[in-house]
Amino acid sequence: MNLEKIMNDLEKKHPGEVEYLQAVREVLESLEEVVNENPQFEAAGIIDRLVEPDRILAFKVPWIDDSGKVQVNLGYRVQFNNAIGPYKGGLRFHPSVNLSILKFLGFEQIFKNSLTTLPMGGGKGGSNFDPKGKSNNEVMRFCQSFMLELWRIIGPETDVPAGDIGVGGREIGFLFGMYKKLTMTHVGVLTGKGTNWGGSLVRPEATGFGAVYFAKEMLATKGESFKGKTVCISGFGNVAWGAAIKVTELGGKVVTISGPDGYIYDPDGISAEKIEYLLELRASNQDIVKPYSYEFPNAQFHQGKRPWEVKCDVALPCATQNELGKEDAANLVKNGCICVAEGANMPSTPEAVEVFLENKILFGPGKAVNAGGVATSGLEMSQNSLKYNWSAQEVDEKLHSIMVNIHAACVKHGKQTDGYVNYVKGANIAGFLKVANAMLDQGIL
Ligand code: NDP
Ligand code: 2IT
Repeated sequence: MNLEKIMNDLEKKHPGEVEYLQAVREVLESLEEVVNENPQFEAAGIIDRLVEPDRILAFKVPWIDDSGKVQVNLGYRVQFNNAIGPYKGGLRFHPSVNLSILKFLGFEQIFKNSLTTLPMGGGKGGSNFDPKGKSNNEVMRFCQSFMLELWRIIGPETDVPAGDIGVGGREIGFLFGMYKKLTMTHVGVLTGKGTNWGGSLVRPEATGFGAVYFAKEMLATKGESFKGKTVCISGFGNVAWGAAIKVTELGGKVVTISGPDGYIYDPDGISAEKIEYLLELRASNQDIVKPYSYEFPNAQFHQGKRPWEVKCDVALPCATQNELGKEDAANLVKNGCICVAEGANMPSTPEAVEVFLENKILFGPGKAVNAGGVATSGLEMSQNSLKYNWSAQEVDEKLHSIMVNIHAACVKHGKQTDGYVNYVKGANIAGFLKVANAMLDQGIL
C-alpha cells in the first residue's frame, strides 16, 4: 500500500477537507502492514473503496423562527459503508458542521461499529443548525423540516441515525415524530428514543459508562484502578456526564468539566450530588460551566483555557475533535497522567497522539473508547426487532461485556513486542479486518 500516493490523490479530490483527511491518514497508517500482508485486499481495491462514502445526501433545511423569519440551514447524511450492517451513526447539529467533519465522523464510525461486534455499518449526518438559544418550537420546526428530506434514504434496515453533539432525546423525538407521520410506520429507524416509545434503558449514559469501562480495562493492564485517581474531563454533554457519574461510582475524583468558553476546576471533586445539580441546569437549557463556580465557591472558572493543564492521573476528553493538542499532551505527561481515554471522536490531534505513544502511556482512541454509545444503539435496534425491552441491568451487563471484548480485540491486534499496547493500531486493525473481509465476500460494489 502506497500511503502517500493514496493521501495525495485524496487531497486532490477533496481539497480542504482537513478533518476527513486527518482521520483517513490515521487509520491507513495503522493498516499498512496488514494490507501489505494480504494482497487480496489490494486486488479487490478494498482501501480505495473504503475511503470514499457510498453516497452523500446534501439538502437545504428551511424553517420559520419564532419571529416569523425564514431561516435556511444545510443538512447532510453521509452513508459511508454498509458491508456488515445497515448504515448507523449519529446526527450532529452545530454551527461548525460541514462535509469534512461529517465524512471524518462517518469514516471513523465504520471501524467503531465493527468493533462493537454488532451488525452495523458506518454513517453520519447533521446540520450547521445551532440548537443553542432556540425555543422548543424552533427546534421542532427545524427537525421536522430536516426529516422531510432525510426520510427518503433512512429506514430500520437501511440507515439508522441517532444523536451526537446538539442532538439528544428532544431532537430524536421531533425527528421520529415526522418520520412516523410520513411513513405511517412506528419502527426502530432512530436510536436514542424515549424509553416509553422504543428507546433502550441506559442509552443516554451508555457512551460515558462504556468509556469508563474501557479505561478501567486499560488501567487493569497496569494493575491500577479508578479508586483514588484524579480525573480531568472536558465538556459537560451527554458523554461527559455519563463518564463523570461512572468515574465517581468507581471511586475516582473528577476535578474538571468544560465548555467552549473555558473550564471549571473543582479541587473538592465533582461529586454525584453536584453532577445531579448540573444535569438539572442542563435539562432546563441553562449554561452549566460558568455558573458552577458561583454555586460552589471552591471551584474556579478558567476563561478561554482547556482542562489539560490540571494535574491528573486519568484524562477523558469528551467534548469535540482536536480539543487536545501537542502542548496539552506534553503537559498531561509531565504532570504524571498515566491514561488518556477519548470519550469524544478524535479529540487529540495527531501530534498529541504521537506524544502519548512515544511516552508509552495508556492511550485509548475514540473509536474504541466511545463505542459503548453506538453499541447500546445496536442493543436498542435488537430490542425494537424483538418488540421487547430489556431491563437496565441486562443492557448494562451487555454494554460492559462489549467494552471488555473491544479492549481484548485492541490488545490482540495492538500489542507490541515490548509488551506496550498501541490501542490506536489495535482498534484500527480489528475494526478493519471484519469490514474488509465482508467486502471481499460481497464482490466489487
Ligand atoms: P453534547 O452536545 O451532549 O455535548 C458536547 C459538550 O462539549 C458540551 O458540553 C459542549 O459545551 C462541549 N463543547 C462543544 N464544542 C466545544 C468546544 N469547541 N470546546 C469545548 N467544549 C465544547 O455532545 P455529546 O456529549 O453527545 O458528544 C461529545 C463528543 O462525543 C463528540 O465528539 C461526539 O461525536 C462524541 N460521541 C458522542 C456519542 C453519543 O452517544 N452522544 C457517542 C460517541 C461519541 P456547550 O454545551 O456549552 O456547547
Ligand atoms: O459517534 C457516535 O458513535 C455517536 N454519536 C453515536 C451513534 C449512534 O448511532 O448511536
